[in-house]
Amino acid sequence: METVSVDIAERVNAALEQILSDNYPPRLWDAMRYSVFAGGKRLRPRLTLAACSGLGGDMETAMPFACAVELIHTYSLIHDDLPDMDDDDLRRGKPTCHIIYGSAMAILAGDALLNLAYEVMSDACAVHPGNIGAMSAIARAAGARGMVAGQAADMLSENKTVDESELIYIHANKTAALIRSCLEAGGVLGRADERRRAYLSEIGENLGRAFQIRDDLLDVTRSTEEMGKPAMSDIKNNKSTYVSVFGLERAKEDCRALTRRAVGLIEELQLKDSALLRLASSSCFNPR
Ligand code: GRG
Repeated sequence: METVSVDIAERVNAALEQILSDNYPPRLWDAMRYSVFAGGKRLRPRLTLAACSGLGGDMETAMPFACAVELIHTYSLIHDDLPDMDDDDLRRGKPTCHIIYGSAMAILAGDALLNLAYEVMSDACAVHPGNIGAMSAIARAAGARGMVAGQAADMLSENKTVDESELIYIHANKTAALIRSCLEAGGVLGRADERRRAYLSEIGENLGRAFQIRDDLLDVTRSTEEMGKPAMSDIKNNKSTYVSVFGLERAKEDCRALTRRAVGLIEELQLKDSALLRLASSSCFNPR
């Protein structure tokens, strides 16, 4: 990670520390903190802040929304790893939340993180009511019209052959919706006009889909040690992935094409700094 991003990730971590400073009942807060501070890349907060700063917006005002997206992302990972979902015992190189705290406490930690996200965002909107659109973009993306819908479709597709449009639906909702909402929220926070907001939404869609294709690629090309989570997890769960449906080469090509499109749109936006462009050009969205 480059210096600027490390600095941003540290600022996000410091803000998350404040948000997660309560401790009763200790086991619940320990479980929440365990997963939030397990070493994630903070990609979604960085996207939110980069979109906002590129538009000349204020990073401090954007920080609660950036943190809220990370809380939602972490809840989704905790629940996704549960025995009744993907049943994974390793995440971010560490035992998953339910392995350490048990399934019941892991479910509650996820529930608590999700609700805390809305508490943080609504408190921020009470101070700056003009930012309600950022909360609304994130809420829509996280729920039954976005990530939860995508996760449900993904679970229902296990042991089935999935066609191209269904696979794209799953990717667009399970993964890309939340990533797109980071760019949309950044657009609201940075007071983008309608044209720029539409651009940011499309950039988010392209980056989100590229991110999931790269995740599918990593699942079959990297080891458990390299990824910090079990390799071949999709095969274990009999899931259709971009690689199983289209093959390795097409997956790489499509991932690169989606990222290229996003980079082109970012360049057209002529932002005030290069943070978003650097993120889009990073290994998160580009296969080797
Ligand atoms: C449980 C409602 C619900 C949704 C789960 C996000 C998700 C939906 C499932 C996670 C499983 C998965 C493989 C998703 C694909 C991409 C993804 C979200 C990878 C993890 O994100 P990173 O790489 O993780 O940003 P870190 O650890 O860096 O935060």
